Amino acid sequence: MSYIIINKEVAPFVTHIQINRPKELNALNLELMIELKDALLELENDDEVRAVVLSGNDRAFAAGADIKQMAGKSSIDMLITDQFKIWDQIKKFKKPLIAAVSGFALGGGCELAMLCDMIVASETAKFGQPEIKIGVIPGAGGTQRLTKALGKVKAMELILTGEFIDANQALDYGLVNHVVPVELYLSEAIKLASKITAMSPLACQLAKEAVNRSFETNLEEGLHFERKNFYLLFSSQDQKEGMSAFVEKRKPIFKGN
Ligand code: DAK
Repeated sequence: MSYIIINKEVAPFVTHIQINRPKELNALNLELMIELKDALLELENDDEVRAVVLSGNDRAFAAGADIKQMAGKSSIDMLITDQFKIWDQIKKFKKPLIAAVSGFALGGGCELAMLCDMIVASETAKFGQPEIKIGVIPGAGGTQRLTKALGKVKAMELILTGEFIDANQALDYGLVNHVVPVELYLSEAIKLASKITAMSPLACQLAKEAVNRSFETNLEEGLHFERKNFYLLFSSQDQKEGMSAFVEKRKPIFKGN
């Protein structure tokens, strides 16, 4: 049995991965996370894939890590399983990854959405880090990424009370890119992915890397990193194609080389 469904070519160069554990509100057990990590590693090496959309279903993107699987674990069990390695590998995915979120995105589900590069939410989406209610704290980046997205006081309130925010609040706080009716969240995410797949895949990869670097370094270092990536692209055919197409007043055809 598979916990994810992979739909290739939902649009040119776009693959859709659906988390598929509906009875458990897509709770993220270890097996599911390994499948997701393996799928992304494979898609990373597939030239026919330039962007990936990750969704759950209308009721839940994911209601968190699987509490039933975690409940009896000791610190040493957690250390030995080292699930963080899986999350770190997902974080390193080089291609644009867009979360299409409807319903619950809680705990690890919210953290997984925040690990993506962009979030398209349905009007019914609910985001939160309710780990405090079960005696722990966010463990896959929530205290850091939610704080960077929302600022200290809002993140602190959500993390210490475990309360949820709805899609429009998430939009106001800058956590999500777009909010659309529930019938449209997946197609809007695919549409957003399609806009990106029309661009140079190499430029997308280096742009993603540079934006992400801004969270981990100071401005000077970040600008230095950006500049190196900028120079690097002048060795690509896509740069020649993009600039020639502009001069010749035609649409560029990017090949990713
Ligand atoms: N885990 C396991 N099962 C879950 C679940 C979860 N997180 N969320 C829901 N389910 C299951 C319910 O147990 C129920 O199963 P049955 O009882 O029918 O067998 C089924 O899904 C339907 O849920 P409900 O009956 O509760 O549905 P409601 O509509 O009444 O409520 C709810 C929906 C989302 C408000 C509620 O289910 C809920 O509060 N769920 C738990 C939310 C939560 O606390 N999430 C945070 C979990 S802790 C790490 C990485 C990440 C994490 C930790 C470590 N490493 C890398 C090491 C993350 C931790 C977390 O996310």
